[in-house]
Formats: sequence, C-alpha cells, structure tokens
Amino acid sequence: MKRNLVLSIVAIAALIAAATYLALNPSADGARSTTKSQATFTLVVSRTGYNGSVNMGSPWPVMTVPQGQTVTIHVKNDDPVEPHGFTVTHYLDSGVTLRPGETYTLTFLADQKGTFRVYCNIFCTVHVYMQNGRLTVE
Ligand SMILES: [Cu+2]
Repeated sequence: MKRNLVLSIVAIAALIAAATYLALNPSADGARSTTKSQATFTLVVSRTGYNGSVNMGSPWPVMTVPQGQTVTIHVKNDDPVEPHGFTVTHYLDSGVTLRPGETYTLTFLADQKGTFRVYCNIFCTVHVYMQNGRLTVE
C-alpha cells in the first residue's frame, strides 16, 4: 500500500515535469518549423569575377549556412562576351557552363558540414578571379 502511494507520487511528479517542459518549450517537438530553413544567394558572374571578386580578398564570395538548411544559389552570367563556369565541390561537382546572359539556379540540402570551394570550371580570361569562392556549412 505504502509502495503504491510512492509510485503514484513519482508518476505525478513525472507528469508535472513533462507538462512544465512542454509549456516552456512549445517547439520542442517541432523545432524545424520555427527555424529559418531556407537561404538564398545570388552570384553575378562578370568581367570582374564572381560578385566583383577581382577587387576583393580571398575567399570571395563567401556563403555560410547551418547544416540542414535548404540552399538556393542563383547564378547569372552578366559577361556579354564569354562563357563562365560554376562549380561547388561536393554539392555540384560536375559544374555547369553559363553562356553570356545565361542563368542557372542550384538548390540543395546542405546535409554535409564543411568548407566547399566555389569556382569556375572552364577556362576563361578572368578565370583566376573565379577560383576562391567559399560555401561553409556549419
Ligand atoms: Cu573560368
């Protein structure tokens, strides 16, 4: 009898603790819905590199996102003369080529942490300025 009373008190205490936890942490069972899950970047490719990288230090451009985020990178080749490439190691290893005026949109889930290089994968006259972009997934 005495043992049943002790068990009941323990059970009630556990329920109160759980209810208090849920009241204080309403998103504990659905944190994803309350966090920002989308990141969007724009990469303009031109005679001045990636987003003006010819005038910037290295790395440039720099994109940083938390692991688990859906990432969209809009790429536009504003160079009226030359094609340029766009590659992101691990997330777009094959790379793409954008002819003058072309656009490309890359969307992916940043599921792997790390530092990934963003660069031009085809030869062009401003190639050297398009070798040190960076995506960091942290
Ligand atoms: Cu190039």
